[in-house]
Amino acid sequence: MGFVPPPEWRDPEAIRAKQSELLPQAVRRAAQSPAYRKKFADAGLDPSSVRGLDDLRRLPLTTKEDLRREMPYGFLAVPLREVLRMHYSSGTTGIATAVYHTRGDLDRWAECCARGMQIVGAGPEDVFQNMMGYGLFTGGLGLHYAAERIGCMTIPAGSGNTARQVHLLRTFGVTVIHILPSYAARVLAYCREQGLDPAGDLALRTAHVGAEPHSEDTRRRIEQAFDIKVYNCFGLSEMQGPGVAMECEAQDGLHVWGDHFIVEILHPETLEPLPEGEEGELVLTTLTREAMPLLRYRTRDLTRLIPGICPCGLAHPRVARLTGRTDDMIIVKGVNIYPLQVEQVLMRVPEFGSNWQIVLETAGELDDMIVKVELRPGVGFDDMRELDALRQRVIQDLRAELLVTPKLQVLEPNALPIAEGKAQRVLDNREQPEPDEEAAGDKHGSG
Ligand code: DLL
Repeated sequence: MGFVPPPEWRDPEAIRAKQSELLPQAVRRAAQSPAYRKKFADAGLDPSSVRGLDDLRRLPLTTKEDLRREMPYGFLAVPLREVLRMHYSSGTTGIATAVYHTRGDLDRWAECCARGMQIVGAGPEDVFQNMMGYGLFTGGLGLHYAAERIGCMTIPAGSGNTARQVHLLRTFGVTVIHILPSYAARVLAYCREQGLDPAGDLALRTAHVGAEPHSEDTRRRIEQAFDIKVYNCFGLSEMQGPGVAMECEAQDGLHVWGDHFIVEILHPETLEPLPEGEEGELVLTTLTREAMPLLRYRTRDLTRLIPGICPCGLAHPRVARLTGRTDDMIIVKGVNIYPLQVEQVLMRVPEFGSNWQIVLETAGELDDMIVKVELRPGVGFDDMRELDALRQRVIQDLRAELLVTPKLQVLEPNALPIAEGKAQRVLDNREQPEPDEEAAGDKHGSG
């Protein structure tokens, strides 16, 4: 018998009522931390005056800067003896911040991830290989405990060592994996190099992918090559880690678990709430976290709320595939560009593999944008004119999408570096003043 979601998950009113009931408790718990006591005092807010969802907008916003300023323990809302674990969210340029978990927090985190696995059919019959980094990064441990909770035989493979990963996949008949989308491309390339058929030689059925931006075309590529279903999984260390929002069978947006988180989409500059369907900054409130509750946390991630009830019947609010981060945006020749726009164009080209990079250089007074992409293994050109025609076509598509004309370098397979964790898509070598702390942000390092 498969997983049957409880009836209240199908009722938007029941979810809103639950949020209204939990928010005042979350605010009172937050008020136990020195950081929120100060924030509430600054905002002139009496925490006991928060009665329900209608009071949400009276709460102050919380930013990554707040977390940094209050390191290490300013946002801790329980005595240290109640804390069982911490994770550390790395930044390539910013200062990392710590997130704390009580036993209850760890339990609910596992529950959130387990739901996402169960709604797409995972259970005790499955063999689950977790190919995300274990350690300070939340990707590994997050789904690990979820998979054990629902009875999967769990292989804590961790990240890297592709030969061993593929050996494990084959030997143990792995059916479900958790993997970075950029690493899935690497595993695929390795299978092909070894003469393996990624669809026929593996028992895989499902992949949960997340932790970095990726396009719909990237999803479809992984699905087709392995002959599996790929489900998007979103999360961030500050909220818990993976499992804040997960996709169902419909693959039409990610369900944010409404009994644990409140979603808002705000205009990134005016911070005004945006109507359903309009893209803006994702702002999240934790409803059940104990060690480090966060209220109206500005994630810097860009997405929109999807209106209406999902075809799967679940009423947990849905957000669309993330399109980037406010601090991901690069400005080239005065034009705003999100790296995912480049990926969208490149992944539509069947001759290209899945590894790519943007390199930015200073050329005199101007910026140079060089897009590097690898050829798919096995793809060759008899005539250099064919390759040149392909390059010209892709440059035109990039120009149409980005409104600037990049240079395009088409490289041999495996020519680009492979990241240990999340892929680093942009190398900015331009001469520029030191970025200020706010703009430096917390990029996608994995651990
Ligand atoms: O990446 C947690 C995670 C692990 C999520 C495994 C999913 C799977 P952080 O290292 O704190 O936590 O990075 C969080 O990564 O704010 C997004 O910018 C980005 N991100 C996470 N999931 C997705 C996704 C983990 N599915 C930051 N699509 C977030 C796009 C994602 N970006």
